[in-house]
Amino acid sequence: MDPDVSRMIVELEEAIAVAASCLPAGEEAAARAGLDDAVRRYEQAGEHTVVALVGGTGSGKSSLFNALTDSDFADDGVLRPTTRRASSCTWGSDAESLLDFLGVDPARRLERAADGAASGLVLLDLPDNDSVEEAHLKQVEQLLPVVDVLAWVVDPQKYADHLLHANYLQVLGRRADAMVVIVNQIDTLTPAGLETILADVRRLLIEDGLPDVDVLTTCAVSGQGVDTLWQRLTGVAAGESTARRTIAAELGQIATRVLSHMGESEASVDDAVIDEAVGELLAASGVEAVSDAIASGRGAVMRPQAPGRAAVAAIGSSWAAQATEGLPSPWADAVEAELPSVRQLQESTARALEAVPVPTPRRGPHIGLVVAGALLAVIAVGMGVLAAIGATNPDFGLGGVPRIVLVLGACALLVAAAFALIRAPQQAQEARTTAAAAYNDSVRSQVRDEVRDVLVLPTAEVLARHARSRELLESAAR
Ligand SMILES: Nc1nc2c(ncn2[C@@H]2O[C@H](COP(=O)(O)OP(=O)(O)OP(=O)(O)O)[C@@H](O)[C@H]2O)c(=O)[nH]1
Ligand SMILES: [Mg+2]
Repeated sequence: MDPDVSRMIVELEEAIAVAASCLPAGEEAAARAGLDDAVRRYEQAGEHTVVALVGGTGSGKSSLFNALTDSDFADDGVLRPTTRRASSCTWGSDAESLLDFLGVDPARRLERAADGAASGLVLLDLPDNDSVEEAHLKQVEQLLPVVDVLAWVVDPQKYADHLLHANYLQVLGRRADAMVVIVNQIDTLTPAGLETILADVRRLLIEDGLPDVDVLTTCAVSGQGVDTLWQRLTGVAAGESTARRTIAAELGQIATRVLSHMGESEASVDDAVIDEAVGELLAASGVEAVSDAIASGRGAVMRPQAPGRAAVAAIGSSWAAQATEGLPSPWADAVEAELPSVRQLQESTARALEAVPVPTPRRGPHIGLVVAGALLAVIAVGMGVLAAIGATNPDFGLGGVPRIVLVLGACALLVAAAFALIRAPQQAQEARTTAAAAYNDSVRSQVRDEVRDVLVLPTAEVLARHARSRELLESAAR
């Protein structure tokens, strides 16, 4: 199997499986059935190049078949119509399942050894297309999706009647390269007569919107032009098969159809969206007031409250709106089905709030610094008093310490005491601010964890499914 075709099949199979529950009723089954049909047809056609000789009775299809196969296998004759059952000739490959599929009688199958470019070629001689028998029409219907070249054989008398049968045209109208017109029995024409007919045939083709179709001329009896026809057919055999082109187009159509039930992209549930939800849940729980109370050191520090129903409902629906943006309703419904109820979101927020103990930092100034400052002040005063006594009473012994040292020491201690007393309230405030910030951070991270579990992960799962399926379909549709 062609690697591109098998890639597309694998992509479609996964894409349909992944999207299945979100496709409108019947779409999944239709897509699967379409896929199975296309694969079955492709496998039947295999890598053959199928050429069918078609045209009105007596134009010379069977004679050309015999000339191309160097045989007298096909019934040709003067009784009209001559060919009642299709014949086939296969070059160097096993086309049994394709011929079964096309309803070619096993007794009407000719085989030829592989011959370079001809390898894989399957030539069909069909009954004339005017015999509108049920069985024949069905055969044509089966044939068209796998045929690579319709070789349209016309004779100089009836070419205008037989040319461009509506059934074939509808299917092949877009594919001029899938058709070749063969004006047969040119031995019955004068050169001028041939020119007239060729001009007429071209005019008819242009009128039918097929200006690029090749027109060849042959004489099946003498073999004139048969070599050119053979080269044209083997040239097609060397190129891309119609079966491959057909299945690629069919798979592309299935992918495009499934894609029409999907969004073009998915919302990204990024940090900004998550932060917004977390921020709103924290605000609705009064966490800010709690951390303000911790920071100020005044008034009682209350526990935060579980957020109210209305606020949580609003946060939940704003989340759903952002997450489902651009998704068609079954996908949006799938996202919403994964999201928690208002009550569950309230509870999980409450759980996050309770997980963080509310700190109770000391009120007032830093007590250690106050004590140290007071002590330093007392010592400084003591040293000052000693220095004063020493100054007024020369007999008072200072143990040899110069008075100036005492005075300077007392001054230094006073400065240190003042510093400690000034820092005491600042230090305490800083500690409260840090505690408030730490509390805020841990509550935020707890709430963030809950948001991740109950909002982000379930949403992301559905969005990832949508993205996976969409990307596979886009690749298969390309
Ligand atoms: N003069 C001449 N006669 C031809 C030529 N090709 C075919 N014939 C004759 O035309 C008659 C019909 O040819 P067939 O090959 O049976 O035609 P067919 O298109 O298969 O006809 P059906 O099977 O009835 O659809 C036969 O008698 C052939 O010998 C040709 O190039 N020149
Ligand atoms: Mg025939």
